[in-house]
Amino acid sequence: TTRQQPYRTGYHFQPAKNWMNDPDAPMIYKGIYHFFYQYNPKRTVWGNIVWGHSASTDLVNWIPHKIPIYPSQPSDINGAWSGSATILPNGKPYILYTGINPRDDQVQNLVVPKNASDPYLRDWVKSPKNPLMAPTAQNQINSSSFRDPTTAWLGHDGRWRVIIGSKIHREGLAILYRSKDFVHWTKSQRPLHSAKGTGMWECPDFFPVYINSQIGVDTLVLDKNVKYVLKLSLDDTKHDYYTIGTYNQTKDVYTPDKGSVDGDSGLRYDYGKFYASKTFFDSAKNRRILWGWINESSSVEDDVKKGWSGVQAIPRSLWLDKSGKQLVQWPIKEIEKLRVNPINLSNKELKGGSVLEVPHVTAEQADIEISFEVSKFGKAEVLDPRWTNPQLLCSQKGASVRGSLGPFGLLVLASKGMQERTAVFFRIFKGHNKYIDRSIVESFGGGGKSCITARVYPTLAINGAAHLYAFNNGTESVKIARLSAWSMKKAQIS
Ligand code: DQQ
Repeated sequence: TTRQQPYRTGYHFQPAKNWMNDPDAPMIYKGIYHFFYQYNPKRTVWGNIVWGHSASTDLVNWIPHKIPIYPSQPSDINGAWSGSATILPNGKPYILYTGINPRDDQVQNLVVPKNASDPYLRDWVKSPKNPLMAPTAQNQINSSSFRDPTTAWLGHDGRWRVIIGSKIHREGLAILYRSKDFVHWTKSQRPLHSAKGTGMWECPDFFPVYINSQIGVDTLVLDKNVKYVLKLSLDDTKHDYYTIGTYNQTKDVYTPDKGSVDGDSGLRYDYGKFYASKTFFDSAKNRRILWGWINESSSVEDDVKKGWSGVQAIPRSLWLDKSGKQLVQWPIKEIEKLRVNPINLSNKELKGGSVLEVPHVTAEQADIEISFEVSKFGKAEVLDPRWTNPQLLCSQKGASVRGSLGPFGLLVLASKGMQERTAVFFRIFKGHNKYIDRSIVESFGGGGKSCITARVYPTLAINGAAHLYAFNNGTESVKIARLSAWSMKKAQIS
């Protein structure tokens, strides 16, 4: 029950128990959304890795299915690690994933549906040709750094391409393989992309995005009107970074645009907890959807006590910003069907140093959209030119550090006396949206241009005792132009 399990989420994907990490092979097949994930069926910590599987018609409510991929061949006997699905032109979904062999080498394997007429894809058959790609003395691949195949794409020459994350010393690599039949793969001399000093590239994701449109593009489409995105999960920092650039199909190389930087000084999908993410093209609604793993912040002991570890972020639509320089993300529309009991506020002045409670919401499980209007821009603090790192600045100038125009925003998962609270705030004006789900706060600032996800474990602000406040800790007043808050129903998940 929620009494004993205050941190179990109401509408974020999580299995009934045990450990979950990366999202794997998300896809839509015959009108059914499929979600697979890295799963330890035995414990609440990482290990014994198999794939979990759930299916849905709306990406909100899920029905669990049996384990689709577990160690059974020499090529995956020590683990079935991350991988991706490709829908072939004949409509069949093929999954490439990393297996750990008896020598603990990382190799790439193929599974195909046993019965392609089953929309639930309950049974999978491994290729007898596995492994299809493996480190050898000739190809000089690092056998402990060769994993996480992407969705494959077709070149004009009719050959498939796929990339696999790797490194040589400190140089991160997206190793490229080609194939005519999806079974026999040949390594390209040149990686699709590489960058010195970035360490191991886990879970690469490579996909096109339309210029000037929110509509998604299938990875198979070689359109002229697109830019490409290469996302890398850096093992060193455990964050997901991306660049935007161009893909030269003749040379089979990806080049980030000027100003789009590789590695940990580049752009992130999310500036909180969000890792090993993966997108897929939703052909039913012509959008690209992003899944990402939100790890716990709690101790292993606490995870063992609560019996589970790891949740998935709300699936997000993602597209290229008008500037062409960054991506924009927004929770899928379907999540709004869990909204009940709307509370609306508008044109409300929030004086400097004041707090306003937003009543009548289940503050531990809510969705809030808020926009502020700031008029006295002249009163804003002067930005010190030495403050070049926004994250550092945020940690030094927290919500309790008084300013003039802000900090203002929301205090979520707050206890009555506000001993416990999580502040989501601005010092400048933009639109903002937040999702609170018991131990998660997912926020989408500036219409989805900057996203921050946090794990929170309140001890007082749980169940009915959580409160929601708007606050202004600046000296100047700001106006809440519009606030809408909804209590969120529980989704059916496990
Ligand atoms: N998790 C998987 C690997 C991947 C890592 C193993 C990223 O395939 O590199 O569970 O979190």
